[in-house]
Parts: sequence; structure tokens; C-alpha cells
Amino acid sequence: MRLSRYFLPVLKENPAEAQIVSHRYMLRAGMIKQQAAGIYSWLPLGYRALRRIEEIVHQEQIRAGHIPLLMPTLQPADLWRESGRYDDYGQEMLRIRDRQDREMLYGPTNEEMITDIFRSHVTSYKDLPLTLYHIQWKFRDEMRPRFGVMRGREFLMKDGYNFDVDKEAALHAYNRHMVSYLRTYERMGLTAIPMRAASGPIGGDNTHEFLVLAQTGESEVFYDDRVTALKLGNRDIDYDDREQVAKVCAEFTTLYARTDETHDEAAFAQVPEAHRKVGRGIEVGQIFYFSTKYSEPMGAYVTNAAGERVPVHMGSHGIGVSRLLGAIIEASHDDRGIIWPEGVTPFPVGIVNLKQGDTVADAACAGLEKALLARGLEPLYDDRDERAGAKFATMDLIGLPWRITVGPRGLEKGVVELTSRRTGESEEMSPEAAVDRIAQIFADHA
Ligand code: 5CA
Repeated sequence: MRLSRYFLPVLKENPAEAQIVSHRYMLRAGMIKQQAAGIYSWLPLGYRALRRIEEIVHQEQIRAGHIPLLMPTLQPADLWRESGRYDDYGQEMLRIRDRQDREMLYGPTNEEMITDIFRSHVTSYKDLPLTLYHIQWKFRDEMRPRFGVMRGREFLMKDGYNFDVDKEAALHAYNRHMVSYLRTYERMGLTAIPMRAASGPIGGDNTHEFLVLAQTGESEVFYDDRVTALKLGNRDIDYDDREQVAKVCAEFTTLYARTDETHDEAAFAQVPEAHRKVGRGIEVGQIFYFSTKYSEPMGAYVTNAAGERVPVHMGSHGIGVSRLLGAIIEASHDDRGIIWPEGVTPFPVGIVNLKQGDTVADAACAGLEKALLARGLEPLYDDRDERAGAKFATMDLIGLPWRITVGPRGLEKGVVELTSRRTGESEEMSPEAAVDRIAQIFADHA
């Protein structure tokens, strides 16, 4: 993509309405535009990052054996009357009437609708286990939408629902989600700690939230800081192996880590003092096992192996897809702008032409662009007729992890400069070597 043809409306000034750094940088980098309180347009750069995050979520869900589908944003109120939640949900639910005066709502979550799909088609335990998920916009009329995409009213969520014949199988689904989430967040360059939580309007006793530590987080968290060193890495996980999956979950949930909702002073006091930490966190996901809370009232039953009709055991599992952009930026930035982790960056690399209009420099940039594209890596090429300083400032603000700087002086020696946004370190090398290096870095993150 050439910057001269792109739509990247960067702001020079700090927007007054933004209280936290991720919101400020998302506005300044031209990623989002507010349309109403808690409702945003995703401008091209923000949309690219959002799509990268969605892609990773899809890949890890599919790897875990979960199946994507797509449900609508608008739902009939009657479904929610069946579970009893239509009245319970209160003012957070946006209620709408259509022209026939039918009561509708903009879905804040999809337990009822997925249960309706399930009961219409599945009748036997032989079709289980089954986990269906989608990535779809949700609406919650939050009392205090704030911090940009962190607490929106309209926001993008991945929500998945498991259907299992008994509690044991459903707990395996719960564990499978936990492990797939750990992998998802790690690929985004985040450390998200599973913490025992409270279930709220979704219901059930088993629930964990995933928290990214950040001073600007909305939740107070209490933890043994050794949890922050745990990594899943590239280990081979067989998602059908109940024992292996449960073992990984035990590894990540044994050390003390709780939100203020479930915090237990006495248990916390057992943590060695040097490791006892109180901080704040951003909730980027939550998983629930709620047994037959929806299947019973809504009639989602299957015949089990003994020929009895039993309500299915369910859980639901959510990732705050749009919130993740804010969380990633909170976790990865400096005073010049965003620093995208390789896994989610909207463009892998930026090309800065120090002398636009110079035949040799222009040709070198075009050559780099072509070579990168041939390797499946789309660069953002700043081909504007601007001062070098302004080009660098834009690149630093939008935070692409790598920059290739091309100028006539280097080209005389046959080199360009490859710079890491994170460390600021630069290295001179031939254009071919720079392309190879970038390709290698991103192959490691694929
Ligand atoms: N049905 C369940 C799981 S699918 C559910 O709705 N869970 S939730 O309420 O915990 O939401 C899932 C995730 O969505 C949260 O962990 C959070 O990361 C994100 N989320 C919730 N509310 C908002 C909001 N107002 N703005 C942005 N993200 C949100």
C-alpha cells in the first residue's frame, strides 16, 4: 500500500476526550472515529489490525476443533423470554420494535439463539461433543462507555458455545477453551492471566476471566507474580486429550490469581510476600460452564448412551475482539506511539523513502515493495513528498514493528537501513537481505 493513496487521517494534537494511551493513539493514528458514545467506525488502519486479531482468533478456535458460524445481531425477544433473561437483563439491553410491532433486541450475547439452533437439529449424544462459535458485533448499553474500544457499547466479540452430554465432557470443553485462549493471546504478544471470577448475568459457578496486566485496567487483581512467567509456547497440544489439556489448565490456574470479585484475603496471605502483587488488569476474555441453565428451560435435550433424554451441559466462552486492540496498545507502546507485536501488526513493515522523486531511490522502494509482496508481506510505503522527520514520526506513531529506510546515500553503497520499532536499533544491509530478514521474522510468527 502506498501512503499517498491510502486513507490514514493522523492527528497531530492529542484528542482531549481520550483519557488513556490506547484510546489516544488509536485516534491519533487514524484507526477509529467515534460516531456516538461507545460506537466507532473502524478506519482502514484500525480495520486491518482488527482483521488480524479476528484471523488469529479463528485459527486458534478451529485448531481446538470448534466450528465457526454466524448468527445475526438482531434477535427476537421471545427467545429471551424462554430463558427468563429478557426481564433480568435490564437497561443494558437495547430493545427495538420492528414495523409489525414485534419486540426485538440487539444481542448482548447469544446463549439463547445458539440453544435454539442446537435444539432444532441435534437429538442424540452421538452428535456430541459440539462447539459452535461466531465473531459478531454485540451491543450493551453500558452505563459508562469509555476508554475508546475498551468499553464500547457496540463491540466485536468472539462467543463460543459448547454442547456436551455430561458434566465431565463439558468441563473438558471448558479446559479446551482455556488452553486455546492462552495460545490466542500469546500469539498477539500478550500475557493474559486466567483468574477465577464471578459469573454475572451469564450464570454458572465455573468461570475464569483472562486479564492483561495494565495500570489503566478496570479490574483490580490480586496475584502471585510467578503466574506472569508462565508460557504455553509452541508445545504440541492434542485438544482431544482430556488429561493433557487439564494438566495445562492446572499449570496456569494453581498459583493465586483472582479479581476483586472472588479475592480471598486468607488464601492470598499464603502467597510468599515477595510474590504477592496487587494491580490492575484488562479483561480480554471470559469462559463459563453453566451446566443446564439454558438447555433445561429451552428444551435442548439429547438421548444419552443409556437411551435417556437428558438436557445438554453447556458453557459459553468469549473474547473481546475489539477490546483487544486497546489492550495490546496499553501493553505495547512508548511515548512516540504504538509498537505492534508482529502477530497483529496491520502492516508488517513500513518503507520510508528519504528522497521522493529521486529516480534511484524511487526505483529501490518500488523494488522492495514488489519483493515483499512476492513473499506475501504487504508493506506500507511512505511515498509522500514529505520531510524525513515527518515520515519517521508517522511510522513511529502507527507503530509498524519494522521500517526500511531508503536514501540515495545508502543506495550508493548498495544498502538500506532496517530498524526495529521496539528497540530502535538499525542495521544496514542490501535490500535483498532486508526482505529476507523480514520474511524470516514473519515466518516465525505465522
Ligand atoms: N456469553 C459470554 C461468553 S461468550 C459473555 O458474554 N461473556 S462476557 O460478558 O464476559 O464478554 C466476553 C468478553 O467481551 C469480555 O471478556 C470482554 O473482553 C468483552 N467485552 C464485554 N463487554 C465489553 C464492552 N462493553 N466493550 C468491549 N468489550 C467488551
